[in-house]
Amino acid sequence: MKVEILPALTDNYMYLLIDQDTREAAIVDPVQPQKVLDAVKKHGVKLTTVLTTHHHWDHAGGNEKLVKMEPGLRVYGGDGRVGALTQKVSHLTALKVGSLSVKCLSTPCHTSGHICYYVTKPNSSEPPAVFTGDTLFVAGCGKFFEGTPEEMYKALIEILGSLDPKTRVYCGHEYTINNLKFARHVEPSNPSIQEKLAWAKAQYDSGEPTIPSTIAEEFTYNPFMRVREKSVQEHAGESDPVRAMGAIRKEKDNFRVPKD
Ligand SMILES: N[C@@H](CCC(=O)N[C@@H](CS)C(=O)NCC(=O)O)C(=O)O
Ligand SMILES: [Zn+2]
Repeated sequence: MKVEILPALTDNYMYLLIDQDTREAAIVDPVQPQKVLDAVKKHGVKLTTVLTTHHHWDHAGGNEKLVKMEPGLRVYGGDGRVGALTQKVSHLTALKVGSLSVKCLSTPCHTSGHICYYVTKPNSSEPPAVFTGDTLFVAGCGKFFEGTPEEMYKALIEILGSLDPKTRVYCGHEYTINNLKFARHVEPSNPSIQEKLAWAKAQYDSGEPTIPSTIAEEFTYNPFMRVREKSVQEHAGESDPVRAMGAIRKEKDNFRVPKD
């Protein structure tokens, strides 16, 4: 499989997922349809599928326009509020993009109908990919607009955390530097955070994305994936991981990001 990263709006990402065997493609969160069609043309692939992570306009707001420009697309999502939806999915719904297998993972919390899409290539050693929208970001997670700390714990630790550790993580926004500055505030002596922050600043300076990470890496620096660690629980003043999740999310909602 090939994943082309398509930056959109100010800090969103769309992703063109290509099955190289069949030249069939899917687009994740096509908020800027013309940009999508330009990439489809450049790669000479057949776009058949839209994978929508959640209904917010900066993710689903291009669906209606894209299906007008490209009739016949299958539009997947987990929420009736997703524009131009043709197939409503739920937890563990399976679908195909060419020869690629896609498994839908229900991860409510940022929104109640949020879906992550886990992609594998059968009978191959290629690492899987997961499109996490605004559930899991590199070194962070989405705000809890329609959910609870229990739900985010389940999403990050039990569902995404049990995927193949080599899985590439493709998230909905470029928030990595700000997230790592908060991570550093939570765990000032975690060297993985310092290293990733230095790398992320270098990427930013050369105009490159910080996407993808991996599930294994997230467990080393993402405070929301580390709520079972003593260091995070001590910072949160909570010895229960779900309560620690709630406490650090509340703290990040009010965090003033330092300049460096
Ligand atoms: N622009 C701000 C945040 C804007 C915002 O609230 N974004 C939503 C997703 S559209 C969110 O869940 N952010 C996660 C967070 O702020 O930790 C940033 O750079 O962090
Ligand atoms: Zn968003």
